[in-house]
Amino acid sequence: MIWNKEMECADRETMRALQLEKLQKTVKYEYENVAPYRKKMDDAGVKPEDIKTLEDIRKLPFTTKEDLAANYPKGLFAAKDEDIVRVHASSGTTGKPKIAGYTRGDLEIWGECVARALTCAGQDKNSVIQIAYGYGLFTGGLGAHIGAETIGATTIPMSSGNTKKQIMFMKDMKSTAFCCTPSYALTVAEGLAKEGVDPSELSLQAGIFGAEPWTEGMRENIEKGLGLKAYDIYGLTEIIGPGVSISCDEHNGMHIQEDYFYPEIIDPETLEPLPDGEIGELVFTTLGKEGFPMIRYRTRDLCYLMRDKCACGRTTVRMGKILGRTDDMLIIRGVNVFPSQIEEVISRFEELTINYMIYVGRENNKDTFDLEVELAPGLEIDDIGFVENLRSRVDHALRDMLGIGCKVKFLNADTLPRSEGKAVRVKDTRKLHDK
Ligand code: DLL
Repeated sequence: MIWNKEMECADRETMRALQLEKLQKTVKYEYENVAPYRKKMDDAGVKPEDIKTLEDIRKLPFTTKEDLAANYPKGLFAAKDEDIVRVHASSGTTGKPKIAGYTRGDLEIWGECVARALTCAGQDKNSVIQIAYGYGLFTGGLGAHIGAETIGATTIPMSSGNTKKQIMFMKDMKSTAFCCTPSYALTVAEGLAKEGVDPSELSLQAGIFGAEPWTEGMRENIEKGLGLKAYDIYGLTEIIGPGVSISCDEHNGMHIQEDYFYPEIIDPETLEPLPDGEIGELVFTTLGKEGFPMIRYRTRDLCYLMRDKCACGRTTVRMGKILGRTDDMLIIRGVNVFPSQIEEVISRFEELTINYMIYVGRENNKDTFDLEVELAPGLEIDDIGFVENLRSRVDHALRDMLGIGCKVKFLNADTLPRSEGKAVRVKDTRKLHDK
């Protein structure tokens, strides 16, 4: 089933004509309403009238995370305050969050995109959709929610965690779809096994999983453990949230809702566009968003684009699975973590030095997250009472900052290696790439 055949199955010419029309409008709107971007365009010597073909997009300056930080909190909003009806946020590079604002029109676009995604995963108004993405500033919960309501399904806003309750609702409400991060999906699968529930006793048909990278191997595990078909959903707060793209039954890339999000792949070093099939940094231009439109936003996500025919019938361009990120943001159990945030917490404790190492790994398909940090000179790890008290305060502060827990190991001063150039603070040994 296809939610919007006209757009999802449009021929190339029709799609490109629509994209050009929307691009021209977006550039004009942005130029008129967003002073920092107008300045960028002026500096680059480009005016809205210069966009005559889709390829002319290359004349436009990029928007980066640094632009968001410099214009925090709302400097890149294009709509009037009175027209913003919602904000979401995700963690930013400087410790300040990236704030996204939505008008009513933007929420409609979001609903439409997630409706297409859920339909792609076989759901309709007869479905019961259990949402275990977090509700709040994170776009996962409310993003899946608006799509589930748009298709008219029965929506269960569980939010994340409380596995026993998730399983109870799944059973009792006969949920047909489950939405959460792939790593949490595995936890729930384990929970089912522990309770001795056979997935065939459930009514689950589809899982709509995303917000963090995962492999095909993991998909197979989840599909078996929960007895459903798993789909990969991609998105980011700056662009709209989940629903920018979704995989179909072919599991060969995610169809991008390209009438709303125009993708490009660039070489992150030279910033030159790369041809289809080549891995580079994904860049999006929003087509039609009003609150927080983005022109050539550098996502830092690495993938490639595919335009060959897809057997599902959709004609939209597909993006391959996300292969990694160009920046240092770690995604641990679906949560964005910056080493700088950890450093910030450590620096608040005079009992600690600023020498630390972050270890991220993968055990039984779940992320592990460990931190080694040195005690200040003169303090000893053998002083058990002191160390336990410190541990609980550090644990608490880290959880407050990051939203997730991390296993902390204290070392005596001067035990971690010192760097002579750029410090290497992170060891990420997760093997997330299938190829
Ligand atoms: O994670 C939005 C989302 C929520 C997507 C629920 C899917 C499901 P942010 O918190 O802003 O937004 O994080 C965005 O997460 O740039 C990617 O690096 C990563 N990411 C999101 N979806 C996927 C995916 C949400 N399917 C960042 N595969 C993005 C791999 C993903 N990485």
